[in-house]
Amino acid sequence: MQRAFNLAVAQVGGIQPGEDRKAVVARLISLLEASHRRGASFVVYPELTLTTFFPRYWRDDCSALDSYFEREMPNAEVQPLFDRAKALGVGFYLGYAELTPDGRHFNTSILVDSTGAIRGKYRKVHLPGHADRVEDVPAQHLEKRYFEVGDLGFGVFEVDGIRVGMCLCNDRRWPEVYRVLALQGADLVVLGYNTPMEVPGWREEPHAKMETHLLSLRAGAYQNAVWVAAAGKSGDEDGAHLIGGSAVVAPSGEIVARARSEGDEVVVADVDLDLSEPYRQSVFNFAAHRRPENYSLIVDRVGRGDPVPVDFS
Ligand code: CDT
Repeated sequence: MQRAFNLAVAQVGGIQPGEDRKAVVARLISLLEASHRRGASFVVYPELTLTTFFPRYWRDDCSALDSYFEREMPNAEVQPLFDRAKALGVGFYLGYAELTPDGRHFNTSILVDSTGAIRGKYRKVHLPGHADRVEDVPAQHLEKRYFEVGDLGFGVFEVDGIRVGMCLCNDRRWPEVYRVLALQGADLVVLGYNTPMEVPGWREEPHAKMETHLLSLRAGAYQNAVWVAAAGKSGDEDGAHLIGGSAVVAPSGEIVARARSEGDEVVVADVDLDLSEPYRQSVFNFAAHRRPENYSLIVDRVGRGDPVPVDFS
């Protein structure tokens, strides 16, 4: 890819529990083709793109949900997406549920280059929600029950000549994620999400739900001088409502493209990676201005605690 290229975010409307992989992959291919027609050389898909957002369901036996997981990638059902993308010379980011050969469950994403080769993998670190059943709620949010915390850290991968970092949904709200990726020279951070309106224990006004989503993307982009592209699964899913707002954000923190619907929708942005440079050479020149000797609390402490004494005598 050139330093300037067209980047597509493929928002995917709700996927109902009865919708099989074949039907979903056909929708993803249509979004891919629409992106290509609009000149995009890379497409960002959502988190857990291939199925409905199944962490909303309680099952006594977790293995009852194994049919939502992929045992290999690509597999026969997803191969047509890889084939079509390779034929068009388009790379992509895809989120899916991963079941490893030794029986581990992860919320995972991959980066695929324009030749169809997988260039990077990420397993979600910040798993939101709860592990126990919550009574009297319209939907559960059981990511802590169904997934292990990711074990691959936050990697940056070379994809068609561009340094790309990944994260997944709730990760986008944590500033450490972008900083760890930016410290490795990421030019672009890509992520997928499923943000339900109703999450047990987390109430926000509808406008605030969208605002905090966009605020997180914008802050991450600006404070780290990177491009950020986020694709959501959106709209109605089995009676639950997921926010839209798939977007591309420039290193200035400005939203340069944003989905308007809550359905399948391609958003294309004209991305110039060199727009990061003025920020990297001035206000966010990390080498010149960061003072990590003052940030040790960030890794030494997890939860909020008491103030650390300061000797100012
Ligand atoms: N999928 C995901 O991580 N969703 C969360 C919502 C739940 S947070 C309790 C998000 O941050 O959008």
